[in-house]
Amino acid sequence: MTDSAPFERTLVTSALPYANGHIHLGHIAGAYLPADIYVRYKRLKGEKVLYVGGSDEYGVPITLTALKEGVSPREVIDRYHAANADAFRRLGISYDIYGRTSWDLHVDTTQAFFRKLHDGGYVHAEEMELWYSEQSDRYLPDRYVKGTCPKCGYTDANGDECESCGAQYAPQALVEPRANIPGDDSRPILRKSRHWFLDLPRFADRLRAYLDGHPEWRDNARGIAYSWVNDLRARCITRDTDWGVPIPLDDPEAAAKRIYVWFDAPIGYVTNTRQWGIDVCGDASAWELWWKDPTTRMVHFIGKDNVPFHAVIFPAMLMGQEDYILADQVPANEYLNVFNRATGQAEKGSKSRGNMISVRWALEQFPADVIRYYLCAIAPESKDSAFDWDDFMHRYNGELCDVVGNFVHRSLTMTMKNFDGRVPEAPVFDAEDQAMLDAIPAQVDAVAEALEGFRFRQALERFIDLGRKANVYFDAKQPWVTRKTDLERTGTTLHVCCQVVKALCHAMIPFLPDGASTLSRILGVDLPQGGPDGGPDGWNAAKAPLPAGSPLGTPEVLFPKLDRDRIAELAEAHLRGEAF
Ligand code: B3M
Ligand code: ZN
Repeated sequence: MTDSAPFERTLVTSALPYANGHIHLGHIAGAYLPADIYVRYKRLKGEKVLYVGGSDEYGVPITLTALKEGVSPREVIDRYHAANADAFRRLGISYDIYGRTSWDLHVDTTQAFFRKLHDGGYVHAEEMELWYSEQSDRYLPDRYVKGTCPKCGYTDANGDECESCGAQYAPQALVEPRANIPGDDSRPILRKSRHWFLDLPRFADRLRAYLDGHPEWRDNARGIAYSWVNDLRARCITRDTDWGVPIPLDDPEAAAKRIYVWFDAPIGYVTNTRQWGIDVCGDASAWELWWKDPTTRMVHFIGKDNVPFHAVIFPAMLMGQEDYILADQVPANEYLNVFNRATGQAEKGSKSRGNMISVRWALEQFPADVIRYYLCAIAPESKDSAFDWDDFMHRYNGELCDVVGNFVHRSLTMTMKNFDGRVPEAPVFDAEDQAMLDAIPAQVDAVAEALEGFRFRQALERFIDLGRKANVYFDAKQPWVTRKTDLERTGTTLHVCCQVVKALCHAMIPFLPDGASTLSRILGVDLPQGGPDGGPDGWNAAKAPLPAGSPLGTPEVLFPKLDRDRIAELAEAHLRGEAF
């Protein structure tokens, strides 16, 4: 952020997952959980924040899935849009809107973007040679053609990029091409087709200045973005398909083609903000404040593979519109791999290996907070990490249950039993009491500092640390012993503990919303909901005392322990490929 432009509101986006399959834990750890934690924190602080997401419903991923399943693309997107929206909701990913790129409104937004770039001279047509299947009588865009990578020799490379080595190349460069359509693996021919290109090199200086202005971005995003900006080429933004947004040009050749999915997908963020304004504010122009006012801070949460689109291409598209803001942060996570206990190795999550864990399956096994805790604890922020069942059980049981859950439980049950369910009086604090009380604001601020810096793992560690300090205090004060000898001392100890419990309740909200809502009910504290209009600061309210005499509800176990045998069964099921 630049000091000259203090921001007044935050627009947060998470990548739009393709509606061609169930979302899995790798997606969540990459682009969704960190965004949700950030947004919940901002809402609690009373800042104005809008969180926009949705399904990506056009392009080859959708039509290929439809072909493989023998159904229409519409059927594919309807099914997976509903399933994924539901999975996000149950995991507590708290979008203000979860939209769809198949909405009519999206045609309008996308075409307006295209037209503006075209009118500005940033889009030009070019004849190119593309693979064409004579057997199926159609062009073979993107993954419709497979072959051998010209760089590394991988034999299952896509038409224009290699999944194995990451190389991108012109379609003609593909070696030994073959059609990749159910029932057609014929050898394609090269045929001419006219397409439209976004003239990225014309944005080079502005893009470089933009990146230079953000030295605070993580190394991965900066590295990838600079390498693109140093080698910009015009990019084809249309495809030979009928599944996509029509090209808004009065040109007979354009009629049979559609806008490329990676052009329209990020514009989906704009469309969904527009729809939110219409639905929630009843105001068709409400979105403009979020996209055009320089006091809005935009943050894109994505996985690393989406960096070029969010840090280079979309910014160029926005620059071409002239009156849009650009993202101020692009937190990009690395990959969440899967630890295979049979081989003792971490491996990439992949459909063909059958080793991915879907969100819907995980939610059949565990409460949302359990999944959220572990995925945040191992978030692949600066390097890849791996989902590992043993680690999962040990971290959740050993940290969240034993440290935070246990402290909250023993503090509240002792208060309940010995002080009639009310926060006890505390006439005098000794040095240890005071040190514990002083640790509360210090620790809450430390959590906030990490959250503001997009270091969610560290924020969670600092939250657990408050619980650790509290257990040390509790054990030193031994209220279960003093209870028999000095009730006033015991009351003071538990008074201090109740203050920590309250702080933990507030600080837990971004990470563990269900636990926080149960605990806030027990404590009788109101947690402000916040939202796009902002509200009171419920984050720093963590530091305000819970007065002596405040009544407490019946304590409950917030975070039940995971059972070793059950985890072993689930790990076996996972190994058999049943976790999807
Ligand atoms: N659907 C790719 C992906 O799911 C793409 C993201 C679009 S974000 C605008 O990783
Ligand atoms: Zn390759």
